[in-house]
Amino acid sequence: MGMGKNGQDHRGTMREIVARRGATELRRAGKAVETVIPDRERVIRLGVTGLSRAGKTVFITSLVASLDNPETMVELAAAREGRIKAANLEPHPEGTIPRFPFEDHRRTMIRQGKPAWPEGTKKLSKLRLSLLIHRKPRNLLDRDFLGRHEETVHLDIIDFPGEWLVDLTMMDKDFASWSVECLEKITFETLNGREEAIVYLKQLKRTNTEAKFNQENAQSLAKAFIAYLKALKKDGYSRCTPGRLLQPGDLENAAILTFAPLHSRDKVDKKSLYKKFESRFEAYKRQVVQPFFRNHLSKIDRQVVLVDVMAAIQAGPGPFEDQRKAMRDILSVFQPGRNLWLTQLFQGRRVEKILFAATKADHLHHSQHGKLSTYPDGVLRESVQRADNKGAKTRVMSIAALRVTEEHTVTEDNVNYEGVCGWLFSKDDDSREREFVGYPGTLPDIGALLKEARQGEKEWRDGRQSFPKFLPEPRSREQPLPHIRLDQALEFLIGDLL
Ligand SMILES: Nc1nc2c(ncn2[C@@H]2O[C@H](COP(=O)(O)OP(=O)(O)OP(=O)(O)O)[C@@H](O)[C@H]2O)c(=O)[nH]1
Ligand SMILES: [Mg+2]
Repeated sequence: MGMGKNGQDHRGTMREIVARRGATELRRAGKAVETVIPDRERVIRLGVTGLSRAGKTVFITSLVASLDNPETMVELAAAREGRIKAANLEPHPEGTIPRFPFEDHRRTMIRQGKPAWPEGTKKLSKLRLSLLIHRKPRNLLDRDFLGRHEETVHLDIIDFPGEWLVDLTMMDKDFASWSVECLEKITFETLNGREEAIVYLKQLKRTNTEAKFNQENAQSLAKAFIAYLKALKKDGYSRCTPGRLLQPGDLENAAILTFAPLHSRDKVDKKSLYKKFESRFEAYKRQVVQPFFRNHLSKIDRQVVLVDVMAAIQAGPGPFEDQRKAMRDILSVFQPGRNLWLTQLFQGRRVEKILFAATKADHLHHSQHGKLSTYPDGVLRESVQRADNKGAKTRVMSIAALRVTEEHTVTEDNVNYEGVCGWLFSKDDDSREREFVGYPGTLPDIGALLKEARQGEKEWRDGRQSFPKFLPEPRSREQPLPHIRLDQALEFLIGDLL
C-alpha cells in the first residue's frame, strides 16, 4: 500500500497541544535558574539494558536531549510543572571511563543532509546528567517548604555494546557445559546447512585437542568459531558467546579471547589445547565478564530493559525464541537468588523499579501500540513475574526513543487503512536517495508467535514478517526530539525522585 505525503496526519493531537503549553511554563520557570544554589544532591543509577541493536544508544541520546529541552516531555511531571531548571552533562566522577559521546550521536541523528542512526557501540562509556530540580514540598511540615527546595539529581547511565550482555549467561557454566551447549547448536546449524557451522566442525575434527597446545591450531579453531558466531548474529540470533569475540572493545587480538567450544575430555594433560581453552574460558569469566558486571551493571537503582521485538519477529521463529531465552537468562542475573557469586555481589541490594519496553513503536500506527506493549510481557513473562515477586515495581510498555514516522490513514473503497509514513533509502539505486513511503504494519498475535517459536517452527505459519528501517529526519539542535512515551517511561523510572 502506498501512502503519499498528502495522506491524513494525526499528529496534531491533544499531546502536542499540551506539549506546547508545557513549553511556555518551562521557559518561564527557567528564569530563576541563576538565583538558586542547590543544597542537596542525590545520585540515581539508571541501568539501560538490552541486547545488541535493542536501541540503548538512541534511548540514552534521546533521554539526554529531551531532559535538556523538555518541551515534549509532558507526561514527566517535573518537566510539565516546569521544575527542571537545568540539565548539564558532567564528567563522570570515575574519570577513567570515556564520557558517552552525546553530542556526536545527536549530531548524527539530526544533521542536515543525511541524518543517520548511530553506529553499533564498540566501547563502554558513561555519563552523568545533572538535573537542577525545584522539588515540590511533600507536605506542610516539610522543612524544605520554608524555602530550601532546590536539589541536584545526578542521573548516571552507562552505554555498552549489547553483545557483552549475553556473556552474563556464561557465569554459571563451566567450559564443559558451555561447550556442550555451543556444540549442540553448531550441530543443529550444520543440519540446517549453515556453511560456517560445517567448517567449524570439520576444523574441530581435524584437531587433536588432547595434544600439546599449539598456537596455530588454537587460532584456526577460534577463527572458524568467530566466523560462525558472526553468521549467527547476522541472522538475528542473540545467544552468541563470548560477546567480546564479536565486539572486543579493548581486547582486540588478546590471547584471552582465543578459545572455542570443544568436545569434553576428562583426563588430559595440563599442557593440552583442551586445558588451555578451559583455563582461558575461566579467565574470561573471571577477568572480563565478572568485573564488567560488578563495576558497571550491578550497581543500579532503576532499570529499563529494551527489547526489539520487531527485529526478532522479522528474523523468524528461531531467532525469536533465542532472543526470549537470552533475555530470560540475562534478567535472571539481575534478580539473584540461586547464584552465590551474584548474591554476594548484590549484598541485599535490589533494583527498585524495572521498565520492560518494546522499542521502535514508531514503526506502527498507535492502534497497534497496545498489542506491541503486550510483547515484552509475553516474551519476558518469567522475568517480569520474578521481578514482581522480588518486590521490584515493574511496568511494561511500548516506546520510541526517536520517532521518525508520521501516522497516516489512507481510504480505499471506503475502507480506512491506518499506517505510518517515513523516510527509507531508495530500493532501486545505490545513491542512497531517500523516499517517503507508507507502511501499513500490523502485528501478529504474540501468543501464537510464542507457541510456534517454542515448537521449533522454521518459518512463521503466516509467512515472513518484515519491518522497514525508517531513517531520522534533519532537524535543528533547538528542536525537541519527537518520541513516543519516552516521557511516560521516565515518569515511571525516576519521576518519584524528581
Ligand atoms: N524507528 C526507530 N528506530 C530506532 C529507535 N531506536 C533505535 N532504532 C533503530 O535501532 C537501531 C539500533 O539502535 P541503537 O540505539 O544503536 O542500539 P543499541 O542497543 O545501542 O545497539 P548496540 O550498540 O549494538 O548494543 C538503530 O540503528 C535504529 O535503526 C527508535 O526509537 N525508532
Ligand atoms: Mg549502542
